[in-house]
Parts: sequence; structure tokens; C-alpha cells
Amino acid sequence: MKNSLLTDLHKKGNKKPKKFALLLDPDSFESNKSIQRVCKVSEESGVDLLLVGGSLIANGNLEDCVKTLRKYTTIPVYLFPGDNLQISEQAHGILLLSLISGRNADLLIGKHVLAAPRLKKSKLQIVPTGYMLIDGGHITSVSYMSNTTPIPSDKADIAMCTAMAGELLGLQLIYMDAGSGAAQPITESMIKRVKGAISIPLVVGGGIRTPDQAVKACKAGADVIVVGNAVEKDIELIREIAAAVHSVKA
Ligand code: 1GP
Repeated sequence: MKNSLLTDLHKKGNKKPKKFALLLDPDSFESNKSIQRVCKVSEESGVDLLLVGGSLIANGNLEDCVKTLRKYTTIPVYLFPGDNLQISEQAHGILLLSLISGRNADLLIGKHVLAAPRLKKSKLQIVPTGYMLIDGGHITSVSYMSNTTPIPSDKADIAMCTAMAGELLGLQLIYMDAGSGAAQPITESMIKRVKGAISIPLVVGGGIRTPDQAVKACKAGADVIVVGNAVEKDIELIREIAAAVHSVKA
């Protein structure tokens, strides 16, 4: 099946080559109204992608959240699953994450085996994604829940070789993540090294709170910037970060 997210990321000559994705955690919304508000601001700001998921969904309802997003916006909605239960057929697609920075077999392949029959039957666009956790200054939910050690932030060589291995294994996207609410985002030098070593698109997230940090990550080589926490606290930041990301040329 034609994969519109990957096609878009590989497209040459795009006036806005850098993409801005919002990470929406179903637990963070008190009501449908607050999801609708995010949809409105995201549409007005030209947000490119909505990712839905979390390390742990305790109270929120993934299915309802995705349904509401599909109803109130035309922006592509992709699942960013914390586990094999976080699947909704209502989404456009799913980042099928293999946690290649860790050595937890369940998150490298185990959960995928459980999810495979359902995914195979679904109409979801599947994006095979090499997911790499990078140390962002403190233990994040994702490193705790995944029971894996993130790559140290000053070990760009390890990050580079991990991403290269992911590409060689056939993964089609690399997502480098300092984890939600990371104290420090991933350094520009690490992004540069990783981007220079792969030819598949690179997503960068975790701890990005300002338009300036987003621009630096884009200039270093990120193709997609993901922000979650910061916009949950200040929804208007969506406009500023979207404009900053879209101002960066190829
Ligand atoms: C986490 O990359 C995302 O998986 C976004 O991180 O919530 O820190 O923006 P933040």
C-alpha cells in the first residue's frame, strides 16, 4: 500500500521540507472539547502530523481520542504506540516502533508478533520505525516502562551505528527520542552525526520546548520535530513552533 507519510517525507522540492508533529497523550485530555481546541489550533498553524499514544494510558481512551481527532481535523493521525494494545483502526497509520537502542526483546519484536495479525488485517499505513532512546538528563517514563537504558547523550557514535543498523535491517524511519519531558533535548551534534549516516527520514523529539530548539534540531538534520509536553502546557506554542519549523529550508 502507498505510504503517504513516507512519500511526503521523501518528496523533493517541498517549500516546507521540515515537518512538525504533535504528540497527543489521550491521558492529557479532560474532555472532547480540549481535543477539539488542539485540532483548531493545529489546523490554523499547519501542523503536519498528529501522533497519538503514550508509555502508559491510564485514564484516557485512545479510540475516542483518535475518533475525535479524525472528526475535527484533516491532519494525518498516526499511532505512536506504547504497547501492542494501543491500536485504533480509526487512525491513518501507525509508527510500528522497534526499540533498537534497547535490548528488550519484547520491544524489539515480541509485541509486534502479538500485534501482527491485527495489523495485517487493518487498513492502517504501517511505518516500520527504528525507535532510539537517548539520555535526556533524567529517567523518563519511556525508559522506565521499556526497562531499557537510553544511549548516553555524548555517545554519538553509538547512536549513529544504531541508526545505520536500523536502516540496514529495512526500517524506514528513525525516531530519536530523549523521552517525554526530557530535561535536555538531543544535542545538535548527535542529530548531525545520525543524519549523516542514514538516508531514511529522521524524527527527533523529547524535551523540545521552544521554537529556537526546534529550529536547531531541524538545521542539524531532523526531518520531523515532535513536541508533546510543552504544548500541553501552552497550546499557543503550537503556532510558534510550527512557524519556526516551517521556516527552515532544505
Ligand atoms: C516523546 O518525543 C516525544 O516521546 C515528545 O517529547 O513531550 O518532551 O515534547 P516531549
